Order: sequence, then structure tokens, then C-alpha cells
Amino acid sequence: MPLRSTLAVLIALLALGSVGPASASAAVSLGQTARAGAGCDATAAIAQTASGAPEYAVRIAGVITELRTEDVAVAGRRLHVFRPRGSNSYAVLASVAVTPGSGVIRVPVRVTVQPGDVLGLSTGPAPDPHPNCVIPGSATSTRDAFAYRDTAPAPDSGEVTLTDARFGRVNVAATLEPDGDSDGFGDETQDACGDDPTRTAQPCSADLLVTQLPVETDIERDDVNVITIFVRNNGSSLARDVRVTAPLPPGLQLVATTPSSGACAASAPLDCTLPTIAAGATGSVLAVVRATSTGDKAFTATAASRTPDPNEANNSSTLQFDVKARRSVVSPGAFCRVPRLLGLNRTSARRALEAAGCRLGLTSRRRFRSGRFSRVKLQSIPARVRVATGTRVNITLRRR
Ligand SMILES: [Ca+2]
Ligand SMILES: [Ca+2]
Ligand SMILES: [Ca+2]
Repeated sequence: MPLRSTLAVLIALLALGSVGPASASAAVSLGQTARAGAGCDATAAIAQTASGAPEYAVRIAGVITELRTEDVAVAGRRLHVFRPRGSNSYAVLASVAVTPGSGVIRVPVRVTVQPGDVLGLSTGPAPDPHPNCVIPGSATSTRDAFAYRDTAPAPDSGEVTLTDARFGRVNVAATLEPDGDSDGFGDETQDACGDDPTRTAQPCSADLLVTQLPVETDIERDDVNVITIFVRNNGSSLARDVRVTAPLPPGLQLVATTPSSGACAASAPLDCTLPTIAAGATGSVLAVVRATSTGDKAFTATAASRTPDPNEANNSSTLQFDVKARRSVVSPGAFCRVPRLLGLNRTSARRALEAAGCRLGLTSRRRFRSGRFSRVKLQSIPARVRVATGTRVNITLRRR
């Protein structure tokens, strides 16, 4: 049924519904297209302010990458994205021309949107009416409200005032993609790297750099040492699924591991996965090892990520150290040389103490109850002190 060009004012009866999560995780479709629908007035601008179903309003921030309509017979049709400004005013976020044709007509766009933004269209000048402007049968549903004016199409930019209202669902649809890095390019079809605002045409790039730092540079057989494996992301993109591996050379036993995030395999070889390392950030794995034989040892740690790395040469680091025989006249096992526990989680601290011949004493937590990311801040007996076997060492944990 063709729409009348009266100035009937209607109130949008349908609320837009609750707002969803802050950003979309996958592309969603907005609006609807169809053929053989009702016509519209000439030179009108229309914003779909409410609809029963499907949703014409953006509920999750992202980028609209395509606008669609169907079976347009007359030149002058334009598709829009509007941002309601209140008082019947709408900012024009997008205004694209439609080439008349049959079937679904797709127009690629790149429009950053936020929750509350709505789809709309403009019709060209006479001949009037403009067919297939409104979805068949929807013009009678009070659940489908739109605001409009019939004096001119919407401008390509700026604002438009749509003071009148009617019922109907307009013949426009859109694809809304997530934009996780907020660069204004839809992450699924427009952005070669959705984890990096500086890259849109080029794939992601995360140059991982591995270095190691041992607590002890000079150890004796049966000593416990803590090696920190640092993984720095020197690239501009987020590094995902960073896997840190290190085989144990003969005579070196893996006692425990503490990753800065993620998790490690329960036993040797060292195999940890840090879920993400941001650009410019550094992740780490603390490896507690115990020397079980004397001689030269080489401990090589390697990092890999599913994010492309432009320089694989710096993804490994080898730590060389020489394990001496016990200089003490006391037989091994008769004392505990207290290991350095700083930065270890509670489980690693307990294992390090037990591997050295001590025991974990009391655990105190400062200003928080618990947490898997709590780390040792203080130990009651300093590192390198020799105490009787079985001596308890108390620790204080803090949030990492
Ligand atoms: Ca993006
Ligand atoms: Ca990007
Ligand atoms: Ca690298």
C-alpha cells in the first residue's frame, strides 16, 4: 500500500532493547531486504527508528562494511546510516547511491558505528511512487516505526531532521563486523590485521624477542636456580598464543614453572602458553631448575606465536653455565641452600624449597584473599643462606 504524504506523527512504540557487549565477536546482519514491497514518497528521507524483527539498530559497536537493498527500479535511491541526536535530529554517518537493478544490490561501505545507530534510506525525485521501499506487509505493523520527511533526501553529511513518523520496515540491510583494534576497518573483510590499529592492508606482525636471566650465575650440584625467560613483543600487533618451550639438558631437572599468564605443562620439557602479549609488552616464564650433575649446561628457550614474526632469528636464547661440585665439606642433603623465591607462584615456591631441601612454612597474603596470579613478594629467609634440612621458609604473596 503506497504511503500517504501526510504529516502524521507517531511515537516509536518499541524500545530498542538492551545493549549487548562492548564489541562484537563476529559479523552480524542488520535490517532486511525483500522484493515486491510497498512504495515510498518521492524525495523522502527515512530512518528506521524501531522494528519488531529483525533489528535495524546497532546494538554492538563495530564497522558496517556493506549496505544492501533489493529490486530498485528508479534512480535516486540512497542508503544511509544515521545516529539519533535527539529532538528528531539525526547525524548522517553514511549516504551511498544505489544503482537500479533487480535482486539484492550490495554497496561496500566503511562506517564506524556505535550502539543506537540506525539504518535508513532516501528516495529520489518523481516518478512517484518509488516501489519496493518498504518490506511487504510491514506498513501495517505498529511494531515497525520509522521517522521521515518527504521534502528532500538526506544530505551526504551533517544532520537531517525527520519530524514525521509512520509504520513500516524499510528495504535496507547491513553487515556489521567487529573492530577489535578500533581502526575503523571491519576486522573480517577490511582489516588484514584485527589486532593492530597501524596495519590494515598488511598482515599482523609481532617480533618476539627471547632473553633469559638466571638468579645464580655460578651454581653447584644440587643447587636450585631460577631462570627468568623473558618474551618481549617488539612488533606493532598483539601476539597471540605465544608458546614458550625449552628442552632440559642432561643433568638439569625442571622443578616448577610460573608463567606471567596462561599455563605450563605439568612436567618437563618446559612448555608454556601465554595467551597474548601486547605490542611493546613483555611476558615471562620463571623456570625453577635443579642441577643434578656437574659440568657445562646449555638451556635454550624458544618462543613461537601464531601471529606472523618478521624475524625468527631472535626467538631463541641459550643460557650457558657451569655446574661445579659441592664445595662444602658437608655431604649433600645435609643442608638446604635457600633458593630465591621472588616472583614465583605459591606452588612453584613450595616445589623450589622442597627441591633445595627446605619446606614451605606459613603463607601470608597482603590485602587480598587469594588468586591464581599472586606471586611471592617476601621470603622469611634470604636466598643463598644455608640452613638445616627441612627448615621452613615463610612467604608473603602479593597480586602480580
Ligand atoms: Ca579493525
Ligand atoms: Ca587493523
Ligand atoms: Ca622474532
